[in-house]
Amino acid sequence: MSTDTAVKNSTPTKARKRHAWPWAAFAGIVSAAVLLAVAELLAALFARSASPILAVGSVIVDIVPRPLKELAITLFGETDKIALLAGVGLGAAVAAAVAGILQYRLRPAGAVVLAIGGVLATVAILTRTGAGALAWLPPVIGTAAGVFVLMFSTTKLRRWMTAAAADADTRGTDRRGFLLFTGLTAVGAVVVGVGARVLNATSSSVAAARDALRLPTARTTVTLPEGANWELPGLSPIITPNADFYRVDTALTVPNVDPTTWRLSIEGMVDTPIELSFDDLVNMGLDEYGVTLTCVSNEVGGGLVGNAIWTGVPIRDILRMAGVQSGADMVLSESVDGYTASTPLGSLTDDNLDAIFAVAMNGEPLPFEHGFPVRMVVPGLYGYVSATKWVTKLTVTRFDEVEAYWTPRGYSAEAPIKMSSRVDTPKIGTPVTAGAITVAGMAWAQPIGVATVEVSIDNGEWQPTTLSTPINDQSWVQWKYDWTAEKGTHYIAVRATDKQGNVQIEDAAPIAPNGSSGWQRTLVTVS
Ligand SMILES: Nc1nc2c(c(=O)[nH]1)N[C@H]1C(S)=C(S)[C@@H](COP(=O)(O)O)O[C@H]1N2
Ligand SMILES: [Mo]
Repeated sequence: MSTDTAVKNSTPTKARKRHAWPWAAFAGIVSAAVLLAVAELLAALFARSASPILAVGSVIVDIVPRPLKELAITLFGETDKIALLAGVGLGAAVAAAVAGILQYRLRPAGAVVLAIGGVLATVAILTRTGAGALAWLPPVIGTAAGVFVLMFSTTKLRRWMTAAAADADTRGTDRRGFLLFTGLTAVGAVVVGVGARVLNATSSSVAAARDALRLPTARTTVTLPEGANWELPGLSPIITPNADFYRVDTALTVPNVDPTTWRLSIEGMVDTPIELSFDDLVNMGLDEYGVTLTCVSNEVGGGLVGNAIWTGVPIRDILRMAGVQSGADMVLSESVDGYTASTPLGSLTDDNLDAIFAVAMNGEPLPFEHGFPVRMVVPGLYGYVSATKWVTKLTVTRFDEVEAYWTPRGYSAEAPIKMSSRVDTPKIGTPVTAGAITVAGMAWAQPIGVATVEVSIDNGEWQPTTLSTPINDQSWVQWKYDWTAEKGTHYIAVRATDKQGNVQIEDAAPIAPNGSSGWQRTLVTVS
């Protein structure tokens, strides 16, 4: 083997220097893998939320500054969370390699570094919402196991390396001793760690609970009026299928909430705090509501918007049961994962605005990633200030008392959805053949409703378009325009006007602090 030759042909000190550090780094990585694997195994058995990598990832999600978060979303899009976890894993591996080398060269510095990592992971786990009483156990035992493996393996490595300097016979035994121990431990850690994580993530009884769920039939339903939905190639359907509905949240893993143990509590500035079970809620009577949900992060022309028929119970009915006290102006909603949103009290109590606790989306129980078993849907407000998924608690309070999740992170405490319109077809960059073509897209102006949508070709006069029959003022509409496209490059601009005569804002604004604005201009090449 080339290693042996290298050792034979060089001076002992040289050989030791040349060969020790990669093995020490490897021992460090194996020790960290043991830490994680033991923690994952104990987490799967005793405390599901106590996964070090996920907890550290969640802390990072919460603390990274907004520009960095936006950059991550631009770079990785929907895979930003996977990229984050990969980044955390890579960072941990590098730190572990350093710990290995330190432990070999500067005992016990490496063990101290590994233990500090373990303490940080423990703190991350314990500070997450929903950490159980046993949540400390997996990271603490995991750290102890990791530190043991680090000390044991570097001692073996030291023996091998000193033997290499002296005598070729013990060298073989000591080398085998180190390689066998770290190799087997590495394989064991990967098998146990991955197995436990998969078990933890998939062995959920909640999936079965969702399958078995039979909701009471809705008393009123939303039926699409004639002409509400045109099926045109490239144009979004008026009802967004659940599978295509955009998803935005800070959750690294989708919360598993069992509807049979779920409770909703109404607290704060109320006469009678109340607590409802899932059955209490749905037995109040279910109705269907068509509402378009919009994310504040939606750029003009973007896809972070979707429309669904939600089944649920008006939030005002429940607030009325609790009795809202005077002086309150905000409701802080809270999710099982600690996420919070601040919604103006008036948006939840208004008789003419159906803010609801939704339990179903397009005729089926809420999908897990859209908030199963209960989420909020409030017409006319961006999701981050209203649409709390996996909701469990409302606190009636004041804007000058508490801040919600996004408020200290650069977004407004209050955020009505800005009226917007977009071109779905022709798509930018798709070649268009000269002649008669249909330009079409979507427009929304919740909760006032879209009155007209106009297009302007190459900065020409604004031309009226045809609208699909609106479902209601809370839902978006389709628009279309018959255009005779001539060869060349053209700009198509679009703007909406609501039923109160307000014209969509022309000035461009970025998504922060309270939503993008501007007229979309699409460049098309006609040949
Ligand atoms: N628990 C929780 N609810 C949440 C969020 C979140 O991060 N956590 N994000 C909000 C945001 S920013 C939006 S735009 C909507 C998106 O809902 P969707 O993922 O069902 O489309 O959920 C809202 N509810
Ligand atoms: Mo959002």
